[in-house]
Amino acid sequence: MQSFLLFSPEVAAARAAGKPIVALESTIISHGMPYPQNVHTAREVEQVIRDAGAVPATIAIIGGKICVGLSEDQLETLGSSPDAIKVSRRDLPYVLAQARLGATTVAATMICAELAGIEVFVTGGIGGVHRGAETSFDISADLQELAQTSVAVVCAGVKSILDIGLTLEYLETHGVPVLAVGQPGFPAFFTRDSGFKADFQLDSPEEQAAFIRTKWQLGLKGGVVVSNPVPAESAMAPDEIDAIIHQALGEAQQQAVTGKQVTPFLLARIKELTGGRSLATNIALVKHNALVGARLAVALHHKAA
Ligand code: PSU
Ligand code: MN
Repeated sequence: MQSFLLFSPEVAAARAAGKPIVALESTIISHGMPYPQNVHTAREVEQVIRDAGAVPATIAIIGGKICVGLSEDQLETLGSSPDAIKVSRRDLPYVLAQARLGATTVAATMICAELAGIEVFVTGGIGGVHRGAETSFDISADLQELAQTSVAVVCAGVKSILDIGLTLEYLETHGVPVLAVGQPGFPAFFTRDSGFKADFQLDSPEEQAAFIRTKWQLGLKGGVVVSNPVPAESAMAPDEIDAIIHQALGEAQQQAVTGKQVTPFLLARIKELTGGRSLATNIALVKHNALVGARLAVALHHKAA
């Protein structure tokens, strides 16, 4: 079989030396944050992971290859190209075969991480069941991916642009465990409390690693959501963010935004409507997730499969 994987020198060296590696997605860079803060944040997040004793592997589709680990130039190109394609499971063969520039979502990054033998993946927020999904059928492919692909995903929960309750129900149906770090509740990205509980609170990387190893050793394929709340000092006020999300959702409906455009539209509007404050929260929570993910990768590394 042809290998589509292309490892950066740093990631190749980590593989050869058997070091813990943490995957990072790229849609958050191309469609989740504005340039140049996106590129700056991507670099900082990588450094947080290095400082915690693991090796970062940002994943993107470039030149017909799944690039695992990006150079400075590749990161810059991805972050500044308006035509980078948002790549989920469905889009992966198209973007590879056509050698287009692609930024991977949570779903596609999980697929690529598993192909590359990487067990831990850090992001900001995962996709989920959209509000009104009973008529729109809009459920992120991220959830199906979590059901079948064996990668632990560290995130700050899901934004309330989604129906958080239905997202958790969907994950339960598909047997995807939702862990919480440092609190019993499932976080809502910009805020620490969604009003819903996670399945299991596991605070230490060792406990999280033991849980994840046990699941996979049982032959229970699929992902694990490791939800890590935004640090309190960077969280937004629930009333403020709720009002803004409400407005953004109304505009999306008014402008008949559909399909893969929905999530990027909402993210961009939220950023504008908060005057950039949501961006500061977003950056803080991704960095915090990077720390938790790196520690988890180190702990998993000590518990060989
Ligand atoms: N949620 C966020 N930030 C993001 C995304 C989601 O808070 O950047 C991105 C991720 O890449 C996620 C994707 O996998 O959006 C989900 O898109 P959709 O809802 O179209 O499946
Ligand atoms: Mn969708």
